[in-house]
Amino acid sequence: MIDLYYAPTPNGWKISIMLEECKLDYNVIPVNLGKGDQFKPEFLKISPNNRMPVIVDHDNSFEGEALSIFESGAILMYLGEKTGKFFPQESPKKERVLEWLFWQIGGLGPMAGQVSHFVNYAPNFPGDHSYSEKRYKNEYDRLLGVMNNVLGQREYLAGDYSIADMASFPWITAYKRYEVDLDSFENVRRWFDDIKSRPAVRKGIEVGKESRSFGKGITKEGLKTMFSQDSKSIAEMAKDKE
Ligand SMILES: N[C@@H](CCC(=O)N[C@@H](CS)C(=O)NCC(=O)O)C(=O)O
Repeated sequence: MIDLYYAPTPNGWKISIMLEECKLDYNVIPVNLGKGDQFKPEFLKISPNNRMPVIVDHDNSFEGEALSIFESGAILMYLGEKTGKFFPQESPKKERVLEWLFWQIGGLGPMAGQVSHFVNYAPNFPGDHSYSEKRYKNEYDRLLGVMNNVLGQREYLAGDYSIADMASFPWITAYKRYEVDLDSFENVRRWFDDIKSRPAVRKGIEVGKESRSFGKGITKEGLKTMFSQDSKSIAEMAKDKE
């Protein structure tokens, strides 16, 4: 059995979608980010970067404990290798998937995450955020252009449907909030509609739906919890852990 430490956000969906696609049994453990569950000592033991998603696979172990994995890309690769699904192991198909998985983890995800921050949360903080918001929106737009080009040549990012698509899809779902005209990226639109219609994807993004907030319901305390951490506060937490 797999425990999934999860909040209903794009990074969480990557894993709920993959677990559904692979028809694996899993147990959802909610991580309330606004309340600071990600900073609790027991969570930091399995996720030292204080971020979800994380999985714990009780059918595998490391140093005498059930195997835990943080970072969505590492989790997707692990589940792909464990099940033999959506992550081919033979070259060069494997490298094609890795290229697009790492493109998502290092590019699309962080850029879309910053767009989300400026759209959903920055208005709660004083100051002029216009340059930063524009910078991230431009970069997100560029990445959509890159995706559109590759999806003009093949059906899915790496050829066949794979963990690279499951990693990227969640970061397109909020395109309306990010003021993107998806129809102007016709290949991305075709790919997006195709993936959205998959039953496992629909099931995956329903997980924990009731606690989704898009930043709106977040309290002042929640904003402080999520956006005022720095190396000093992290060091304090590490001390509390000792
Ligand atoms: N690189 C990480 C990013 C994970 C991430 O940023 N998760 C966010 C939610 S989408 C989180 O846990 N945030 C908690 C916080 O900011 O305190 C991954 O791909 O797993």
